[in-house]
Amino acid sequence: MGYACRSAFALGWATADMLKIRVMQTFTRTFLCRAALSLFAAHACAFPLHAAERKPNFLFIYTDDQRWDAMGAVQREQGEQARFPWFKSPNMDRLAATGVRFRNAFATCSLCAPSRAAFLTGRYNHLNGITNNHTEFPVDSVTHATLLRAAGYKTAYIGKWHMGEQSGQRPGFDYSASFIGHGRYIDCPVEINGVSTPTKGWIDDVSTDFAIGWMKQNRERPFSLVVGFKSPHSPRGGKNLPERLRNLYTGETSRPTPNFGVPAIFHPPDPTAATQPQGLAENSIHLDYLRHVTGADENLGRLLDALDALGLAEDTVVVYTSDNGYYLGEHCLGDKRSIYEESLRIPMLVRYPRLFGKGKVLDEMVLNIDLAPTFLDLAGVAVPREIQGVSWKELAAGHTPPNWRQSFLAEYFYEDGGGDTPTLVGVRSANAKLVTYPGHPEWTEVFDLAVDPYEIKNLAADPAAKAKLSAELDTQMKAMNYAVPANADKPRPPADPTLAAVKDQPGLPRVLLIGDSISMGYTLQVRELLKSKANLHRIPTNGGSTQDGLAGIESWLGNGKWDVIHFNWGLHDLKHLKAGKLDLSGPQVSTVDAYETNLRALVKRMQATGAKLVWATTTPVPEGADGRIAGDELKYNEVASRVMKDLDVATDDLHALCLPKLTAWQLRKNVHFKAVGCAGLAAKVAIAIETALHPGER
Ligand SMILES: [Ca+2]
Repeated sequence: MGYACRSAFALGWATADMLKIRVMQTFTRTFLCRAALSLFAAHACAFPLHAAERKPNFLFIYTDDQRWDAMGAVQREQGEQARFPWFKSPNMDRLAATGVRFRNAFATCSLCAPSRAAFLTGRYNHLNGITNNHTEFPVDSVTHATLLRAAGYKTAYIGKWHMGEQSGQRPGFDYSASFIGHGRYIDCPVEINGVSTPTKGWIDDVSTDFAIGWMKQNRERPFSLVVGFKSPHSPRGGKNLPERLRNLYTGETSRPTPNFGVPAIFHPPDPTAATQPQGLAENSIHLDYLRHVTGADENLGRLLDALDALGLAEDTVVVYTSDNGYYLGEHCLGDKRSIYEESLRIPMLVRYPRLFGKGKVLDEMVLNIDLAPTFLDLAGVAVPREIQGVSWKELAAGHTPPNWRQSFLAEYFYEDGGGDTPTLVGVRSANAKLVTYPGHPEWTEVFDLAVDPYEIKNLAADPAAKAKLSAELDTQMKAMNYAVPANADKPRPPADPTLAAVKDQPGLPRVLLIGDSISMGYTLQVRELLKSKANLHRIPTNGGSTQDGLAGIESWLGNGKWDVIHFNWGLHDLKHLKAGKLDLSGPQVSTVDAYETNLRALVKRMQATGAKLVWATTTPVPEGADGRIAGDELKYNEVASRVMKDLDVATDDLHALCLPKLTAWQLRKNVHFKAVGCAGLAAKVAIAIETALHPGER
């Protein structure tokens, strides 16, 4: 039996389970499509591929959170406007010089998992089932991988997948070597075809090793390989980098942009932001960010070298891109999500020596949803009608279709735990943009990108500027069947008054409390004790583990100026979980080493705000507490104490405070505190904050 037959057999379509799974919701015409593909697969069995009919291989490489301009070729092109003129990416440049660079490439939804799902399915997120980072990718989805596999391709997914905490074989791929969620940069366990396997070294180096090994084994038949790098996603810098990159670019300075200090429309104006770079506008953060991009560039180079060495370069379509863009201080923002240019744009380099131009630069707008139809087009596989993207094969081959898109729909859906970016939908044309925020007509934005590329002057009040774009938005929404899907998260006001936002009293310093349920127990009392002395804010959630901290920190810090940040992580790192429940037979959420790495990254990020930091030690774990071992907090506190000493952070020793009073203060076999304990902790925390605000006065 030839490989095409085995492949068709392995598809296992139309099993009873698959028929049940959300077919109607995610892909209404799946049945028709599957039937057609079954026919195709049968045909492929009868006529196995010959060398002369060889179809192209596909090597699709994407980074996580790489801005479109984190590329040497773009920096040089930007001249005086370049933010990092000293940044070099020889391998991206090499790909651009031997292929095509799309200057105007975009993610239709600038967020990790949604964009990844859009690349896979060629469909918008309001239809493909993924509107946030915490939903697993529906395993019955039709993707470029499932369709190419049905057409006789060997398929593999290697590296970062990042759809919820999805585990196991990556759906649609014959082979996968991937990790759960964000994984970690160093010695990350990798699931090889679903089986967890320890690895050594920096994860993007490791993923590249897997990819090269797999290409060697599969060089004889058409293949489609996806490689997902973790870089440059946070946590960045220090031990998250391989040693060879840690000091790269030291001494270099990034340039500011005209939209520093111009807040996103959904954030209140911040009078301090214009004068001082804060947070993601901080130079040291930029250097680490670009060190990680360089790591990705080096591995891109290794993949290109491997193609050369295997004699596959001519026959392989290479695409290099990122899942979304990234703010580095523009519009007082870090992270991504909203659709200002820095976030909406992505890098896009493509190469296929047999067909595409060499060293060409194209200005036509291309999207993440175009990837799947392009691959199918190049492979000679019919593109299902459900796919909303458009193949750029002809464009890259030098024939611009006369009806190429003049505008496109961009969207974002509010995400639980993903900060305060609201649901939005907008349209971008070649030189203008309209953004609407459902329920907030006062936030509508219109930009003339030709004269205002930094999106500083909102023209929403100008009916002439708005009218044409509004009509185009309507057209696009209809064409793309836009509706906020039922599975999108809905903003909920916090039920707990402890978590509710507070308004600042003018003239008082601003203090942020970051912590888990222990801090929730004393927040209101600390606020009362500091009344008329400080504006005490807290994060709008349980701060969880350091991993949760890394995911939430950008939105928690927001764009405001903080004078003091009082923080703790620990009880959620040291807890043991099994199948999501507290259970001592499961592993700890963070090993002591992971805790240290995460904590360092968090402290450095908070220090970049300019706030004074106060670390609260983790309170005692009593004997008999569910899923936690009494005394573990000592190990975690010991590590934390070393981190705070290294990074010169003050300590508020809550552990020492409550140790002699535990029987009276703490609940039995429970990490939480009785009212008397909460009051005792509140008094100590209030004093620590006052001391940080006014050193030497107490
Ligand atoms: Ca991302």
